[in-house]
Amino acid sequence: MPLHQIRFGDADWTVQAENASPHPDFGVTLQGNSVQIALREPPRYFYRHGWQSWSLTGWARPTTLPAQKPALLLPMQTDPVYASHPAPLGCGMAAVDFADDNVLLLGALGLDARVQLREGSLHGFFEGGGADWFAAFGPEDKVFGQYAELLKQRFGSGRGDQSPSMWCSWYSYYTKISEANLLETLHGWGDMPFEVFQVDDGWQLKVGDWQPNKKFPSGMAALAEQIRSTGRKAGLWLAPLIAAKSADLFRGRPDWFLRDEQNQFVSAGFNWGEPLYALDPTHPDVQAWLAALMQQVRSWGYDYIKLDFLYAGGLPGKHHTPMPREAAYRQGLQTLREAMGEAYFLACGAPVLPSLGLCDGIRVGPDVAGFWNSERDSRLLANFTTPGMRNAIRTSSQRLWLSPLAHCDPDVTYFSEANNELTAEQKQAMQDLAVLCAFRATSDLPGWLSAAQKSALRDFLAACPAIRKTGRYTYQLDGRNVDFGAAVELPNFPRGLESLLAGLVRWGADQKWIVTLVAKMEQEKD
Ligand code: 9PG
Repeated sequence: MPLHQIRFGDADWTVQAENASPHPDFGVTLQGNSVQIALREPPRYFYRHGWQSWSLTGWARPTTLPAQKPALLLPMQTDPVYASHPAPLGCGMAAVDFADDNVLLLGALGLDARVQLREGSLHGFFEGGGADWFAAFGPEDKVFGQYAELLKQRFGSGRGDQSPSMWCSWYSYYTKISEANLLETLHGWGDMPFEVFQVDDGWQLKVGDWQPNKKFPSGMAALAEQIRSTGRKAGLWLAPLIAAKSADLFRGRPDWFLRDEQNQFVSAGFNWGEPLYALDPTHPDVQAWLAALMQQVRSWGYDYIKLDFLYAGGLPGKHHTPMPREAAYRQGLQTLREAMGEAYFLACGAPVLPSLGLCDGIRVGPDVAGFWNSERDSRLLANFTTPGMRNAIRTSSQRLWLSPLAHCDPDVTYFSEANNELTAEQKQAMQDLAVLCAFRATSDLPGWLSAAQKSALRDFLAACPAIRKTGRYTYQLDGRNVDFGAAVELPNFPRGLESLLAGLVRWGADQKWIVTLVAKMEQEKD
């Protein structure tokens, strides 16, 4: 592979690539299936870009960065192929920074790429075919901004003109939604200025069988009509690329599901008390089924569509039409996008870079929760993808550079005092982040809020402050300082325990059993 000397800042850097040429605006473009930039000194921090919405993203010291957590990550939380990769690794892109505050970024202008920090180099490689890269060195915002601009040229920007504000049913009712309690909530909000009333998980027969269950006796079209009669858009959640083991779809169409080289079904994780499997988005019958599903949802009257657990479309396996896995994912997403027409499309649990240009909004972090942090998940298991306000703010606040490409959804904000354990500062941090993202949502119920809290919610929905970025984790909103530093920091975790857990998993122990063991150890410690 040819070596090139590239001038970055006031020094020459050695780059290995087929080709390297200066970009007319800033930085360089590189060509090669595998490219490397030798670092002139050890970096201070590494920017890890997680694979999908929920995966850990952000700056961390390369030495303390949990090597993407071996033992207990499920396919639903990060890219399973690199779950125990020994080096710090970013999906699609990564960056490092140095003592002089300058940042070096290496990012793919294509799908199926990974960037790792290895032996003093940033090393980018494509899993399948692919050759185009961007690299730049300089101030962080300029470097990330230019990469976002080139991604936009490559993938397009799918974002609608205006990001929505909404009520979402998940973080209050969870799966216990019904036609009756949703209508009560809808009318309970009066003229609260939500543009979207979004029905989340809990309306369907099964994950995979997208017909209303018996809690929705009037059907989904009647509910949409009620929502629209209040002047709002109706929103609906679906997870079209997975099916639960017991779903009719999985039992009736096993040939539509992704299998591995041993002909076993590829696991898409475990949720709702059952194993999940992944549809093969390259199968023509699957594509026709996905298109028909989106048309059905649109014909029911839903104009805002939250598609979740989308990572399943990017899992490795033997595809009906062989192609790299993120290309397969993008084919599925393209089918969904075209079939849903003008609806607002929020991608969730979605491989982030492979979704660009095809969705209006994208969830950029793990789920929030009514608590700050789970000590078991973060400290003992070093898992930063599970629900919690701290995990959500950490990852979402470090993905704002994606804003020109899609509306960044940081998840919902809490206003009530009674129904969560969050402090006023923690709630304020989430509100500030949502205002920065211009993506405002809550799941609080009207009956949970005092008059003062309702008026705070109104102010939040209308807020349009002057925004100034003052540092990596700091902003000013109308002159008020906002600092996400407390959420961003990664806690220390016991390395010994990590390898013990990894060993148990290799030995074949059931993951649930290990989680129980760890919980027990934690109780005994208390
Ligand atoms: C509905 C929810 C909500 C939420 C989504 C998604 O086990 N997991 O790793 C896991 C992660 C996220 C998750 C569910 C399970 O939440 O982000 O907003 O729509 O699905 O089930």
